[in-house]
Amino acid sequence: MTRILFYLDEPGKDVWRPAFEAAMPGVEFLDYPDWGSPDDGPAYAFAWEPELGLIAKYPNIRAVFSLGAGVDHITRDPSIPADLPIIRMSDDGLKEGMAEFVLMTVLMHHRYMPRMMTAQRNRNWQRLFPKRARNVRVGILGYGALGIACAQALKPLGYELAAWSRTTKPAEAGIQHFAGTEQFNDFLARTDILVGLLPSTPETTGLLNKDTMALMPKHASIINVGRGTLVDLDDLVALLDNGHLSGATLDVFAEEPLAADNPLWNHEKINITPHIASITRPETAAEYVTKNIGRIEAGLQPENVLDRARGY
Ligand code: NDP
Ligand code: OXD
Repeated sequence: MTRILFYLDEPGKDVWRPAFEAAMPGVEFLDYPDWGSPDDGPAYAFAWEPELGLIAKYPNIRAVFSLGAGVDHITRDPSIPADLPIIRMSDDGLKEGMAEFVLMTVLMHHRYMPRMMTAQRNRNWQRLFPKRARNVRVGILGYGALGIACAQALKPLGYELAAWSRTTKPAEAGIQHFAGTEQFNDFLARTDILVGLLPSTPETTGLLNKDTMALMPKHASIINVGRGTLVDLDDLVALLDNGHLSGATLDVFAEEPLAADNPLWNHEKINITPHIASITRPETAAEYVTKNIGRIEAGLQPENVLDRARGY
């Protein structure tokens, strides 16, 4: 019988037990703090932001499954054993959700929707005339599981697409690839709407700052759905205020939740969402975890194990 040690400190978490029971008949699904004893036998943790020190207290855990694609909420705990596999979420539901959100927000920026909504509030019949999609250059920072799903969703609309990643990608119709620090500035210089989909690592922290964002074309906009550490928010606000950038959609923040008194909430060129660009969906996630546990138990390498040296 498989034992899942579940940790999620959020309302609505009751949906997870039935999803696991459907995917893994006979599963022992233990919701924290009822994790039993570390002597109870092998188990797998499935967690979002587990309490510091908790995982290390259970040496019977064979692998930690992250409830999200990012694992920074797990690796922030220095007591987690260095050889314990940490597995990133990469189920179809997460990819679909991100593709939907990015498609929606790219269209919003392209079609001046934030300005239209302001105009409506001011009873202002303001007609704005967007470019054709084929003349709008969208750039995706991070071409992993989610970046690829977003590119697939954007392609049929005809946007001029590019992506930037750490390692070089094979040539692909309809998308220009950039890789590594040496091609970062060229990527920025050709990007009208930037979609941030990078994990939080020392290399990605502060990558979008006053110097780099100034390389983007005038009136460019930024959508950040990866991690908040990517963007220096003071620099972003300065570039929005001086008119170099036209708008930003921010779904992720270095400190979450964003404090109620943070002035970003009221900035007229910033749209804020509370880290919901893509939400892990119980059914597809439970199936993904089940499949990966099956691989572990068959002696195979699980999919999407965190590579600790590269940080994602
Ligand atoms: P992947 O690991 O599949 O992809 C990560 C991508 O980032 C890869 O293309 C990788 O390059 C690139 N990358 C990493 N480091 C660098 C670097 N230093 N320079 C250039 N490129 C880099 O991750 P996912 O696509 O599954 O997820 C991406 C992130 O999205 C997650 O880490 C998480 O933080 C965030 N997320 C946010 C959600 C939300 O609701 N807002 C929901 C889910 C995820 P390469 O291809 O060369 O390896
Ligand atoms: C994340 C997620 O990693 O929600 O942000 O999946």
